[in-house]
Amino acid sequence: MSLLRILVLHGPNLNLLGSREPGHYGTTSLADINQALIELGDRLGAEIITFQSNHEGELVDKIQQASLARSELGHIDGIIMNPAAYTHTSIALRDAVLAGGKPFIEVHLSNIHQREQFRHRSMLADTAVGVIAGFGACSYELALRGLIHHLKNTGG
Ligand code: CA2
Repeated sequence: MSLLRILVLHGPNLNLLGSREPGHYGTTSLADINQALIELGDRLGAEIITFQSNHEGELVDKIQQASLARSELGHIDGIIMNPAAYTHTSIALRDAVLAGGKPFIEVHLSNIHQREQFRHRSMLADTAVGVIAGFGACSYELALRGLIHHLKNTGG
């Protein structure tokens, strides 16, 4: 099988990881999370493309590009996304993943079900192949393993 290409999207405020709120989000920086994913991807046969934005529309643009045969992203097999606060509000992101049709995994650092009631609802979870929450930075690595397993077992 040729190298898989996986887009990893990080939503608003995740650029602050490692610098504040370590109780909820740990001490690992976003750059460290991305680097660990790139290295794991190398070992598992996947190229990892990462992108963080504080803007909902920019995340929608990336999801749309991922589904186009010709875009600056090139071919993408699947998406891992931590939509951050947009998880709980964004019909725009939901519509984008549904329209794009690429398999995606929703990821959270914290266990959103142990937190405030408003974090229990996800606008995206029922459209995902799976959801991983509560393992800190390791949530992303579990998501990558899960998505690669899914892509290899379904042919994408
Ligand atoms: O647990 C997660 O991964 C969340 O997606 C993180 C979001 C939160 O709104 C979701 O309910 C659960 C918040 C991301 C904010 O990240 C920060 C990182 C460091 C310092 C401050 C915020």
